[in-house]
Amino acid sequence: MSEYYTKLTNDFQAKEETTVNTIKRVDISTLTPETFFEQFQKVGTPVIITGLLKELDWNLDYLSEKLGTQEFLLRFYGHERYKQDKRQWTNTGSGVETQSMLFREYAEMLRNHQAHENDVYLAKCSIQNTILANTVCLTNLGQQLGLNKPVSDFNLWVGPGGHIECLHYDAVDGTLMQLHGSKKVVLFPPSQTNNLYPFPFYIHLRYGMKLRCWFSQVYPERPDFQSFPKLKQALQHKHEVILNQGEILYIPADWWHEVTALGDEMVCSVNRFWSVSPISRIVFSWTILRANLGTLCAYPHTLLNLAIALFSRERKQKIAKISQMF
Ligand SMILES: O=C(O)CCC(=O)C(=O)O
Repeated sequence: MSEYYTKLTNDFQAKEETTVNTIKRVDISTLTPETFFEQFQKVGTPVIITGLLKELDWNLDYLSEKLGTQEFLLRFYGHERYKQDKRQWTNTGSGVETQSMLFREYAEMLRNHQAHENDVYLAKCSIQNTILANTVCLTNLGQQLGLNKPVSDFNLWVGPGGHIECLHYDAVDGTLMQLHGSKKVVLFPPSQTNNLYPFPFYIHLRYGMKLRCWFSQVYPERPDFQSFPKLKQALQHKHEVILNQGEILYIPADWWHEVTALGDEMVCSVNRFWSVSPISRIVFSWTILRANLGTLCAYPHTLLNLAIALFSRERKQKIAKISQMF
């Protein structure tokens, strides 16, 4: 396994094959809902919005004070995961091993670096029932950008520096708000879907929602051109950006993104998903269709797991875990 990692790390050729495009930064004071729609949302173009979250710093002490006694579902990715050939994975994203924990227990793991060693991530956890749900800068976001149809709560992402949320896309628009530390985000447009070798949609027949067809089998930073030759084409369309504290990245539906927490300390973001407007942007999208086909193929597994959960003693926890997988 680690041979695969070393081979890719030594593949210097990758650097020569890559064209890096950047993403525009726009200050919120120069945007109205109308200009945001015309320039970015209507055409599905990512953008970084600055100036809206200026006063926020959700550092570990602040989060421990506000959320210390609340329970969250943590993902245990394990430190070997990104050294493996992804074709051998049997789970990813919220399909990996999880465990419920009080925030203050997780904070301790971040302080003593156990979270770094085992790559433990608090990912996509709703803050709806917490004191942080009413944070004004966050709740103002939709109104300021004219995003008025949320399809999720605000979700918290807290983890160790070095953690990578590997290359995937979402079928809805997203806003990623950086609240402590910074992240590197690598993006590819939907036109590159086939060149990024997603897991096939029918993989869900075997793995349910544990493995997902909206995840890529390639490492964009450590390309294996022998196994994935079309990746060379995708790299011509690579966009890369450092998302700094206080900035918001608008990620249109269908856009591939890989997110790496920078530095060695805790990194915190919040995201929210929004329905796509205008819907014509995705009506004929193969990227969206294959994600829907994948979810359909996962139904037998999901229904079986729900039935098992209903008859189990830990019914509540099991149902919560299943619902977190969507
Ligand atoms: O911040 C992360 O680790 C991942 C966020 C993400 O994938 C998203 O906002 O869509």
